[in-house]
Amino acid sequence: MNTQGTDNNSILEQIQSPENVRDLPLESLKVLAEEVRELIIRTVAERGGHLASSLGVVELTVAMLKVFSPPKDRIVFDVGHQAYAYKILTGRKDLFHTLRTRGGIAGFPKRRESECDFFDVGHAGNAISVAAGLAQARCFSGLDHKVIAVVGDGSLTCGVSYEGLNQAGAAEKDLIIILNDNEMSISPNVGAMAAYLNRIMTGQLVTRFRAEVKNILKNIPGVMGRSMYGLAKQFEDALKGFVTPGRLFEDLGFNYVGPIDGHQIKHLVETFNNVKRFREPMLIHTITCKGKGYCEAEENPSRFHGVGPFEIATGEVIKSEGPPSYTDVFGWTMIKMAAKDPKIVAITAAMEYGTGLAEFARLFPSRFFDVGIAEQHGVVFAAGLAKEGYRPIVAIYSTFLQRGYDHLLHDVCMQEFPVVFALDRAGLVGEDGPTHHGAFDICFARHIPNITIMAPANEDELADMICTAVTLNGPCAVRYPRSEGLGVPIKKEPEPLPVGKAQMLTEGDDLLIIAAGSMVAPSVEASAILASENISVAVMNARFLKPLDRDLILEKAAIAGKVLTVEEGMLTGGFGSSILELLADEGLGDIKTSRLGIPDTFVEHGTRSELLADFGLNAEGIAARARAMLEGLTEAKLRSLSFGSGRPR
Ligand SMILES: Cc1ncc(C[n+]2csc(CCOP(=O)(O)OP(=O)(O)O)c2C)c(N)n1
Repeated sequence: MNTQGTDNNSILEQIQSPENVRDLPLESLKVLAEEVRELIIRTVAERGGHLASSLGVVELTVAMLKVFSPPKDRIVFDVGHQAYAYKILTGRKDLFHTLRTRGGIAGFPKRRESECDFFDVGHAGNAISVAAGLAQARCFSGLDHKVIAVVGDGSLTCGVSYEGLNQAGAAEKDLIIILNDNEMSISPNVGAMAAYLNRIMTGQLVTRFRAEVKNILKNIPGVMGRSMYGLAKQFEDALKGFVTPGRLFEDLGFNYVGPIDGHQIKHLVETFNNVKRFREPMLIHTITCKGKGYCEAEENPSRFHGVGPFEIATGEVIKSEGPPSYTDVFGWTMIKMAAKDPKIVAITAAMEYGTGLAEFARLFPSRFFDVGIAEQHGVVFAAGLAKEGYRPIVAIYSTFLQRGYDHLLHDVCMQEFPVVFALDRAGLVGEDGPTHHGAFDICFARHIPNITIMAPANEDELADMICTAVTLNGPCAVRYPRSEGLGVPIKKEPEPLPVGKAQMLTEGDDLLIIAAGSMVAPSVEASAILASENISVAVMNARFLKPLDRDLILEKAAIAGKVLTVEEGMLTGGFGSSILELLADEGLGDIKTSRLGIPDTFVEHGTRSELLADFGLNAEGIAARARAMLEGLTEAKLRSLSFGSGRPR
């Protein structure tokens, strides 16, 4: 055994680069796959991560690396959550134990990490378009390499995947799409394309069955002068028309190959070698089992899609007995409200569990819509429902609403439809890193006319805000963090809040802190620290990020003469900016104002508390910024104090 816990005599131990995989004899690849699988399970059990998806593509990855040669050949993963085996086999085995930890291996492909990673990814659906661009660039450069996109069936619910297929098929470029079909998105895959893929598989089974029964039938005596085989043949002809595998892809300009078993390395290697010879758009349809090789994940792939640390022997997730998460409270509130108002409907873009809607879906199946990984469609679908008098609540991660920006503006806000956006994971999400931080929603929503934006200070206030949101006559977003609640009591029934009104939590005349959502509690804590130093701080819970409580803000800012804004979001165009605008517009621009939030950088992965601390977004950081303001430091000096360790590394 070595320090990584792998056996020194193992095949994996000899693998330092993709060339080493290529050089292995075919017979060794199965053992290699098992060793990779074991390392993934062991590491994710300790660190958390995307287990089931990664386990499903171990053989596929080994076979790809046997046939294709990154970095010369370009392999692009869609989403990238399934790339653990690829990371392990492309030179990152010895660092894999640092997966998703600060400064360690990222949970998604990362160009900075390896020349074998061609594209930083995390959001679904772009791999085909990326591959089309890489293939076009290869034409320009006259180089000779293969471009391969690895795409899950879930990602075929994304509109952008079809935009990519549409161009790539017609452009007739040398491009390979490997469709990794496990019939699952995070939950079972949905929609007409999922049904189509399923029919292809069923058709394949029918073909196999047909071959087996043919011999038997030939030996059975006939009926009324016709042989049993003849009768069956007639049936078979009818079946042929039932499904022509991959016809849809063929019509789009791709040569369809499959479906093939995505766990049979020998078969995969043969197929990849054959396909490699073509210089046309090729689509290889592989069938895999999500969670393959770890029975708990095979049995419950949704739970092991993205999972925290767990016990390998039992599959039990190691969980602290803390307060309910914001997500849980959102889910409970939805159920309470839906029970009273039959017009309430819930929409998710493939995140039934992540957004806390699983129980709602069970209780109100006809009012729950999983639209697939189709955020844009989900937003417009909600607009259509709202037009006809329904109260759609789109439960969506902040980062994924980025996809729906134009629809939010054009289809919802411009027409003032009362669609509620429950923006989960708003702020820093931690280990999933820059593609997943919900840092931008305040900035990209607050400039859109007609929208109301709220951010709860605790989980009970979240329930009240969702309740308030459905009373409004226009669009509304409620943003809340990826976090447990504060443990405050939750009222039996949520109550609507006065619209556009903030709340004073402490009074003081040295400094006014205006805090948004998740930053309210640490601001109150900071005010207590400062009070012990005889600094008197007023803390305002903004509650409404739009419209602002102008009167209260102007009154309290004038009293304190110094304002500190605190938000878990980008500073550029964010909540603090809106306070600066207000003060300037009202002739109070000379009030000293400082802003804490996320600076102009993409934030890497780490735990949420590590990242928040980087930017001074905890009680100590807020108190330090307040102290420094009162000492009269310049804004530039103040910023350098708070962003010391959080600067891009
Ligand atoms: C735009 C976007 N929406 C939602 C997600 C969250 N998400 C991550 S993986 C995933 C399911 C992907 O399914 P599939 O492509 O079939 O891969 P599998 O995990 O089944 O291997 C979803 C919905 C995302 N990454 N990007």
